[in-house]
Amino acid sequence: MPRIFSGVQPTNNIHVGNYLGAIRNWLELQTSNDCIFCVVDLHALTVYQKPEILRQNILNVAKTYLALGVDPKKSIIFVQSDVKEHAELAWILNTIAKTGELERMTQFKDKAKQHKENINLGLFSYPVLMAADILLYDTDGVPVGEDQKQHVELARDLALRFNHLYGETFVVPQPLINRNGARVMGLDDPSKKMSKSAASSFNYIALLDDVKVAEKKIMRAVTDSGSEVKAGIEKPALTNLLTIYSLLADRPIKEIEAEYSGRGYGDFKKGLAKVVVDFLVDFQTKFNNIADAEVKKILDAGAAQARKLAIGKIQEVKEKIGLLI
Ligand code: ATP
Ligand code: LTN
Repeated sequence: MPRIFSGVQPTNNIHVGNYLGAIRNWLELQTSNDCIFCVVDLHALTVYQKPEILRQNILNVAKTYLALGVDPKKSIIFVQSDVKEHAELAWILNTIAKTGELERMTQFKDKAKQHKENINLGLFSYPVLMAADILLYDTDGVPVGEDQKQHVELARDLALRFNHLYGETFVVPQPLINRNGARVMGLDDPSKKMSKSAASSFNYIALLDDVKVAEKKIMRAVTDSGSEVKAGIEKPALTNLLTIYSLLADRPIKEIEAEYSGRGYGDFKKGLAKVVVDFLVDFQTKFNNIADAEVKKILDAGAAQARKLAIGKIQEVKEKIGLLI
């Protein structure tokens, strides 16, 4: 069975963009692939995290996976720092990654601008650690949002470079990016992606948002000029809202446009708010019914499974490069 690997950073609250761009696609993949889903806590450290909040966020991300339908009977769920081979392989891959290619990464450029006071080496080599996550498990497909495509491409380049230098070792992974929802835009600024670290919380709907707050965020969302509820390049804000509606309600955009034809933005937003609230209530009920102890047990079992695979691969890598004497 093809191997799938993906992860989310335990930073702030997971939002509708993370769900529609990434996690939603994981659910379908679980049935006919060998899936590994990781809470990438080492990546989160590239931006300063308060220890007590990070601890809570790690647990919350794992709980979110479970509440959204990632099934530990089908998929391995674990925390990155529980398997030390990720850091080990990242170091080795650092030695074949070029500083020039890392300087070109748009996420690095954005984050460096956002965190001028802490442009650390980890932030710079972030995509190398991500390549290690992926290559450690002979991954075929990496389901992510559009913003991560460049990073998966780097993982491909590093796999090919390593194989060329030391002989066939790594599977060359493919990014798996959905046509719809791969880039959910900010509610307050539809020219930028919805982001957990946006300056205003009106940018995103967090999965753990209070439903009243979520409703308010939808009603306040930026719209385009005119009043017709229609998707298209001349209506980026409406296209974004219609995409969210369509994916959450599982209805085609055309059908939603027809329903709101001639009714204006206000009515449409009320309809969207209801769809979002229904989704959040269902999610939050599931989330709140999962005990911390249950999550910890699943993560321990997941780490044990992942470790077995990772140890095998790192042995092979060490042999290839001359580290095992
Ligand atoms: P930040 O913006 O603070 O860096 P993030 O919101 O991008 O964080 P990540 O943990 O980096 O969150 O992303 C987890 C997954 O969600 C990745 O696969 C990423 O591509 C996807 N993703 C993130 N934002 C969006 C978005 N706006 N639309 C679609 N997918 C997204
Ligand atoms: N960089 C990713 C998170 C991530 C990831 C991975 C995704 C870290 N390692 C491996 C897929 C595969 C992000 O969403 N910011």
